[in-house]
Amino acid sequence: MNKTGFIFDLDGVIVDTAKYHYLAWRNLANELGFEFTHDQNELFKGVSRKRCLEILLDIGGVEATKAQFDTWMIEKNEDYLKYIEKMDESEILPDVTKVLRYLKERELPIALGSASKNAKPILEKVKLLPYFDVIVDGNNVTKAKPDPEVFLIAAEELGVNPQNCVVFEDAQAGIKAANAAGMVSIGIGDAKILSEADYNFNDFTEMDVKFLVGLINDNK
Ligand code: B16
Ligand code: MG
Repeated sequence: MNKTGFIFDLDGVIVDTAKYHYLAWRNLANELGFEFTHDQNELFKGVSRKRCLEILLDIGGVEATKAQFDTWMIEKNEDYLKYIEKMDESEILPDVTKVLRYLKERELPIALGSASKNAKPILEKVKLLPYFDVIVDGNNVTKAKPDPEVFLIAAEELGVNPQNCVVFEDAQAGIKAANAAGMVSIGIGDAKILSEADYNFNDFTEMDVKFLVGLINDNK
């Protein structure tokens, strides 16, 4: 019998690393002489590090040489790594572990599909790495979300057909990517922003067992 594959985004779905990305980008902006607000940080969710720096420099009206661009990418990441260094299990978003445990107990295939190149160390820090059969992150993809590549690779590595996969995502680009991959898309967060998702929840506390059972039975 076919099984349903479950693919989780990282930032905004499993942990809220957006707040640390924000601090590191804000430090860089301030160093370059301009402000970077929380609202502007919304544009960065689910977006690759390189694209984030391009947007940041646009916001500040800063022109960069290739060498400066590369230096600032490294600088931001080193700063970000200092923030995530202190992460532990207390930073896992509500009921994420409960859902992962439920799926794991039923031996359902589980993957991570994230744009972050720091995904694995973060999962290690919050002690969730053992739940994942497959990790596809910013190190494995050539095309960023909304391109479906990250989720298609995850499905292939899980050995599950894309149409039998379910994706949990907090970013608009991620929902578009899941839809483009032909997967069931579940928006975690603001339903107005994630209106293209097949289903919407504010967080995992709203998702009951009946819903999970439905996903498992309808998509295998
Ligand atoms: P890194 P996700 C994304 O994670 C973040 O939402 C986004 O803000 C960040 O720029 C991107 O990862 C790259 O992260 O700099 O660690 O490689 O939501 O796709 O899990
Ligand atoms: Mg995300």
